Amino acid sequence: MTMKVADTTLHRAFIGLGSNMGDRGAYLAQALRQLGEHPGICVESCSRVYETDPVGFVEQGAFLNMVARLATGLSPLALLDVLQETEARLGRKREIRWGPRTIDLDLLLYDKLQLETERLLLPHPRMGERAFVLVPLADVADISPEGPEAWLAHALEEVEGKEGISLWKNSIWPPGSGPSAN
Ligand code: X6L
Ligand code: MG
Ligand code: MG
Repeated sequence: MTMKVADTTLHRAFIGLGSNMGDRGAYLAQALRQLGEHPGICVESCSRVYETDPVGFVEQGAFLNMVARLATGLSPLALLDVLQETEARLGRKREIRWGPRTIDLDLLLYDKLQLETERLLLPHPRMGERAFVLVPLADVADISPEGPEAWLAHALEEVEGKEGISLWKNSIWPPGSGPSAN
């Protein structure tokens, strides 16, 4: 006889968060709270928060960007669904391509998975060029210069010291945590 049992394997995922509309820090914190309330997601750690010049479409306000490390039992596509639902609940409108947004939640890495589907590419195909992703990622991922993460270590070296990114806050989540909260 066979029995169905729940697959409780935990996966490690990294997501990039960005906001450049309204109370940007509050949108980041609300997104982290909502993700953490999902039964299949644990927010393990958060990077510092950086203020970053817009890239792509430059005639818009500065972003706040950060990266969070998650433990999750969800599959990559189920996690993507949750990220998109969270964006929608926080008022994300998909209007101007690369335009201003209350919140942007991008799945960057999921274990060491490489995935190419219509909906989802992993690792995130453009993360290696973006200081606003790589700099906060380095806060929460240990990026070894050897082994499979070598490409990330090289990418990080390329963007280190680049302009257009500055520390905004040491910690926004959980509230009251971190050296910035006195
Ligand atoms: C040439 C053409 C060079 C396009 C760059 C880069 C396009 C990034 C889109 C690009 C190009 C993007 C954020 C942002 C956006 C963000 C900051 C994107 C999508 N999202 N700028 N621009 N932070 N600082 O989260 O990432 S739009
Ligand atoms: Mg993005
Ligand atoms: Mg996005």
